[in-house]
Parts: sequence; C-alpha cells; structure tokens
Amino acid sequence: MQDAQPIMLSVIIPMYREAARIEPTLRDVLATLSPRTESSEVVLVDDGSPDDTVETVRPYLKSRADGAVQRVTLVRLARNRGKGAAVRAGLAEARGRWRLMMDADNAARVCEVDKLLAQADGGTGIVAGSRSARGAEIDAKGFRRLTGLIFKTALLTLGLRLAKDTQCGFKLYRHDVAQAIAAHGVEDRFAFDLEHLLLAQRLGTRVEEVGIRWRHVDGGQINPVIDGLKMLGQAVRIRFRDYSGASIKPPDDRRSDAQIEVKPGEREAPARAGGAQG
Ligand SMILES: Nc1nc2c(ncn2[C@@H]2O[C@H](COP(=O)(O)OP(=O)(O)OP(=O)(O)O)[C@@H](O)[C@H]2O)c(=O)[nH]1
Ligand SMILES: [Mg+2]
Repeated sequence: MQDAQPIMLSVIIPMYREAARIEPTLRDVLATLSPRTESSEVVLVDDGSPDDTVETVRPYLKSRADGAVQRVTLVRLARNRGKGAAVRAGLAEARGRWRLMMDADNAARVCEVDKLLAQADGGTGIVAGSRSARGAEIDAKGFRRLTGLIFKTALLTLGLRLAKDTQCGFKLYRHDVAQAIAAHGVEDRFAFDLEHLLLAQRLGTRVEEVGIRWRHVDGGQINPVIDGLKMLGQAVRIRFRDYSGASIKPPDDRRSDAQIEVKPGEREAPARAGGAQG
C-alpha cells in the first residue's frame, strides 16, 4: 500500500454490454500499471448495460492505492447514452495529468500508452493512437479497412482534416483539454472522436498521431455499415456545429452536475437531458 499521490495517468474504459470481455482487459490493465513508477487510476464507465458488466467489475473497485494504481472507480450512467457520453463522463471523473481512453476489448493494450506519452509535450492536447500512422502494427479484417477508407474519404470531402485514423479507440488527453471536452462536448454516439479532435484544435492545442499495435477482437457491437452511415450523419453535424464558445478553464473549475457518489469506489452519473441518439 502507498499513500495517495497526484495521479499521472488515468485509464478510462467505456463499457456497454461488456460482461464477457472486460475482465481479461481489466486484469491486463492492472497488472501493467501496478508495478510502474508513475501513479495511475482506472475509471470504468458503464453505459447502462443490461447484462452483468457492473457485477463483473465490482470486485476490482478500489478506493485505496494498490501498487501504483491509486484507485479503481466505476461511473454508472443511469441509461444507455452512447460511447461518446460514457467517455465524457470518464474524462470528467478522472484526476490524472494525462487521461487515456481505451476500448474494453483490449484491441490496443494499455502498454501502448508509452508510445503516446512519448509524444505528449506541453503544446499537445490529444495524442491519438492510430492504425494508419507510421509504426502502426494492425491485425484487422479487410471489410473493416474498406468501410474505414470510405469514412476517411467522406471526412476529407467535408473538410475535416483531423487525423489519418480518427476512430481508433485509444486516445490520450491532456487534463485541461479533457475537462474542456467534458464540459463542451455534446456528441454522445460513435462520432464523438471527431468532435474531440476538433475541440482540441479549437482550444489551440496540437493533435499528434502515433502508430500503435492494434488487433481486431471479435464480439464487437459496432455494425460497420449501419453505424458507419449514422456516423456520416453525425460527422456532418459536427462539421457545421459552432464550438466557438469552448474554452480551457482553470483546473478547479469542474462541472458540478457531473456525478453523485453512491459508495466508495463507485459513482453514479445522472442522465443529461437532450443527448443525441446514435
Ligand atoms: N458507452 C458505450 N460504449 C459502447 C457502446 N457500444 C460499444 N461501446 C464500447 O466502445 C468500445 C468499442 O466497441 P467495440 O464493440 O469493441 O467496437 P468494435 O465493433 O470492435 O469496433 P472497433 O473496435 O472500432 O473495431 C468498447 O469499449 C465498447 O464497450 C455503446 O453503445 N455505449
Ligand atoms: Mg473493438
């Protein structure tokens, strides 16, 4: 056991119906982070899962330090709102200087974060893990590559030049950019990555992209055709939305409506009215 320290790295994992996939991922994250020298935390966000996701992760929740991991917290959304809403809730709850969002299926392992941290300097707002940038090692299905290519082309047509791989579920946020995105982001469904990259640019910070090791994991819930079409509509909405009011606020100026503590190590977030459906 160690005394609580300032947290250097937060790892945020959005979960929707992940009872079957989250446990090995969580074990890998904890085994990787515990022996490290810098302090960390894990923030799990359950997006109103109807299955046993919450029961599966409950034994891992901790409000005291275990190795370098200072705490493992669960944020629960009262109803399913979408990955974007879940990531925002996690970014708001996290306390780390750098905040990593990663997928529950462990498609990119948490150890890849070192490649992102190596690019994280003072002017960087988001370091985006990438399946297209130099150094990427990917094991993906051909059809997913094709739908990804179509989506990329559509973004370029819209004038959204944000990153080579906007949709990779492995991104590192600087703390103040994370807080600004939690406060100003509104995109609840799968196109939220575009909004976050756009907001980081509008906030005057740089977006860096770093190739990572990524492998396709079966059992995913995203339908590349149906969700891809929905995401195109969301991308158009993001392109024309006015984000000019977004600003980075001093670290203590956090939103007060965010979470209600239900018991140590577990918090519950109320649903925010008016969220977009995917
Ligand atoms: N909050 C929330 N998270 C979701 C939802 N659907 C999927 N996720 C999470 O989003 C992450 C990625 O989802 P996956 O199901 O792995 O997506 P996939 O079909 O494998 O797609 P890729 O990973 O992009 O190849 C996981 O952490 C999921 O739990 C949802 O409706 N709400
Ligand atoms: Mg996946």
